[in-house]
Amino acid sequence: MVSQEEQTLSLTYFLGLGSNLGDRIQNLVNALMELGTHGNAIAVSAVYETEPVGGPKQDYYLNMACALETLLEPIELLHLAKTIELNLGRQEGERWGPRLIDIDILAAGQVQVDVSELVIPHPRLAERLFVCRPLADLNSDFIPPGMAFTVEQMAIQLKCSAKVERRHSRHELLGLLPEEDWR
Ligand code: PH2
Ligand code: MG
Ligand code: MG
Repeated sequence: MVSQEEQTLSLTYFLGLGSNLGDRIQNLVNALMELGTHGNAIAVSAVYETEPVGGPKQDYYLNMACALETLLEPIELLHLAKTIELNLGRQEGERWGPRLIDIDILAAGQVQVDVSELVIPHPRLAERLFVCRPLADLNSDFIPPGMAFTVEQMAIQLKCSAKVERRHSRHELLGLLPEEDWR
């Protein structure tokens, strides 16, 4: 039982997950299982196969988003995300290069963060369909603080950018997760 005071400090984060190395869907599932142990696993998007944006020539990604309610502060969650990435086997690589698993903080409700280590909302959120499309599955009406459009509107505006195709429904993804997790 958490105290009333602690509960008021919890934040619901939107996280973006991506993988383009190894067993991509299993990498996403493993990251979700680990994240779920650090808070209240609220919701997952569908899983999309997406054309790589930036970086060297590389394979297509699977991308998705999830909503996690947690008492962790933004920097603590950033460090947790990095730890999970390393534990799942991610190795150092070039910026925007191929990766086994990437866990990015996309938004945290109306909270804004701008420190050297971390910017929330994610500064490139509005340019990336592989981020906006899954985010719109979680809450299509969400307007990230400082932005002018809902994530659904941004996804529509980006529909002619790098390819994004639904590969696994939310239901299929939930079928790969332990009972009760992320429902
Ligand atoms: N992540 C990147 C660079 N490019 N492209 C796609 N399609 N999906 C990603 O998750 C992605 C990317 C850096 O984090
Ligand atoms: Mg990323
Ligand atoms: Mg990252």
